[in-house]
Amino acid sequence: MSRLKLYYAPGACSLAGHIALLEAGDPFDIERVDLRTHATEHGIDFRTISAKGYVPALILADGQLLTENIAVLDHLATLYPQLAPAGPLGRSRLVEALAFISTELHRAFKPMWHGGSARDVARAAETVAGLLALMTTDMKHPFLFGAQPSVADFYLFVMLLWAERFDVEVAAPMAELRRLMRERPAASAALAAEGLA
Ligand SMILES: N[C@@H](CCC(=O)N[C@@H](CS)C(=O)NCC(=O)O)C(=O)O
Repeated sequence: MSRLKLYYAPGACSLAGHIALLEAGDPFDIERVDLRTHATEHGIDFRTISAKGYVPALILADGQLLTENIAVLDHLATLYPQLAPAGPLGRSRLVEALAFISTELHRAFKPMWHGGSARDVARAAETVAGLLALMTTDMKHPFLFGAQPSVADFYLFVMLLWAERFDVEVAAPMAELRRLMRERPAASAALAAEGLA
C-alpha cells in the first residue's frame, strides 16, 4: 500500500481534494499539472496518467486511478468520515451537494474561464450568483451541513474563490463560509502549496 497521490493545477477544482487531504492529516503526495501543456512538474505527459487530461486525478493506495471531482471527493469522505455529514441521509446529502456544485455551479463558470463574450460572462455571473443564493436556502450554517465543513464545503470554497476572482457578489452566508474556510489551516496550507497564498 502506498500513499494517495493527487494531480492538481493551482486554484483549479482539484484544490477541494487538496484541502480534504490536508484536513485528513495523513501523509500524501501531490504533483502539479500544467493544463495548457499537459506536462506535470516532473516532466511527464499527464495524459499518460489520465487520458482525460484534466484534474483532479487521484492515485489510490493500490495504484488505481480515480477521476471526476464528485468521485474523488466522495472517496476521500469514505476514507475520512469526519469530512462527511453524519446521519442516515448524510451520504446522500453529501452526494446531492457535490453533484449540484459540479454539474450546475462549476459548469456555470465556463464562459469566464474560456474567454466568453462580455455578454456571456455577464450572464454567467448572474447564473453563478443565483446558484449560490439557491444553496443558502438549505444550508445549515456556517457550513453546508452545520458546524463542521465537509468535502462539499471544500469544493464550494473553490467556487467562492472563483466568484471573488470574477467579481461575482455573493450573499452574506456564502461570504462567511469563504471567510471561515480561508481561516482553516488546511485551506491556507493548500493555497500556499499551490502558490496562491
Ligand atoms: N468532469 C471533471 C471536470 C474537471 C475540470 O473541469 N477540471 C478543470 C480544472 S477545474 C481542468 O482540468 N481543465 C483542463 C482541461 O479540461 O483540459 C470533474 O468533474 O472532475
